[in-house]
Amino acid sequence: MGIISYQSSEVNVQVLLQDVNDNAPEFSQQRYRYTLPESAPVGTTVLSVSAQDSDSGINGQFRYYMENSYFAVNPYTGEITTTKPLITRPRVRTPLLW
Ligand SMILES: [Ca+2]
Ligand SMILES: [Ca+2]
Repeated sequence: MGIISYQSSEVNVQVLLQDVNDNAPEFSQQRYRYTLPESAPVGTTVLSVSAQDSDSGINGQFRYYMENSYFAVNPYTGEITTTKPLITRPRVRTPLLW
C-alpha cells in the first residue's frame, strides 16, 4: 500500500471592475433661486450650483455650462457670476430750452 502525497500551491487573484459610464451628473437641487439687485456690478457672484456623478474616475468627471448672455458659470466650481450690467438705463436727453 503506497502513500499518496498531495501537493498544493496558492495564487492570489485580484479582480478589478472597470467602471461603466452609466450615471449622468445630477444637480443637488432641482431649482436655484436668488434675487440680486439690478445694480449688481459685472463679476458679482450670484450663487454656486452643485452636481454629483456616481461614476468613478474619468466617468465621474463633468463640467458646468450655461448659455446666457448676462451670466457665466465656472466650469469647475459651478459659481455663477454676472458678465454684463443687468440693466442699461436709457439715456434721458435733457430737453433744451431756447
Ligand atoms: Ca458619469
Ligand atoms: Ca458606473
